[in-house]
Amino acid sequence: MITLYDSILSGNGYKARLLMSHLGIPFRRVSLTLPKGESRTPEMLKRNPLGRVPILELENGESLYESNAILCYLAAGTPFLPENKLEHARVVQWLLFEQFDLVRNLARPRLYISIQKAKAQHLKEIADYQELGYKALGVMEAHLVQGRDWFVGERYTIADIALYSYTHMSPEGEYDLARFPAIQAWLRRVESQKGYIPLMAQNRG
Ligand SMILES: N[C@@H](CCC(=O)N[C@@H](CS)C(=O)NCC(=O)O)C(=O)O
Repeated sequence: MITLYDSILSGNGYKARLLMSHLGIPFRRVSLTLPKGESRTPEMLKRNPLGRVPILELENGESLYESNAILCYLAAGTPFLPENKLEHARVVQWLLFEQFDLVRNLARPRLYISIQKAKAQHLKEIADYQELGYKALGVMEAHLVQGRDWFVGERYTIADIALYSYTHMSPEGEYDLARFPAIQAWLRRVESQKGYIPLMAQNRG
């Protein structure tokens, strides 16, 4: 059985768990306590030299890190990763957008405000992240508002899963999603898909 090393509040780990739930893939989950440095022990650094989760450990002992690489691995050969050359590249395009333009700007305000309860100490950084985060959300809204149900083609793919994770929890970083009606409708579409699980769902293993 494959093993997923993640952490209870990690939106990056959640992406992998959400996809495995949709695909019905059984897995063992090892949830690490990140503030205690559990992702940076010598044993874990052998699995990911960057000391971060999620990490997928395959049955042959090989480790794969970077949440979007894990999504690509798990989705290969399924409808979640289109075979069509252009659609496949468009999925990669949104996975890169998610990493460069979205995650940090949405995740950091959430970390400071809702996880560390340290808003007062980070007011300037939060405002700077939110300025960039709102720009990225604007790009997503503009894409969806053109009558699109999903980010790529006519179906739910790992582009949607990657973008969904931190977008749906962005209100924990005091983002106002009321400004983005098309994003809100898309979030509800993701949540209505078969096999959907919320962030805090109890997983197998
Ligand atoms: N680009 C990476 C980011 C992974 C990441 O930042 N993981 C966080 C949890 S969401 C982590 O492990 N932090 C612990 C640390 O940096 O010590 C991915 O998408 O997997």
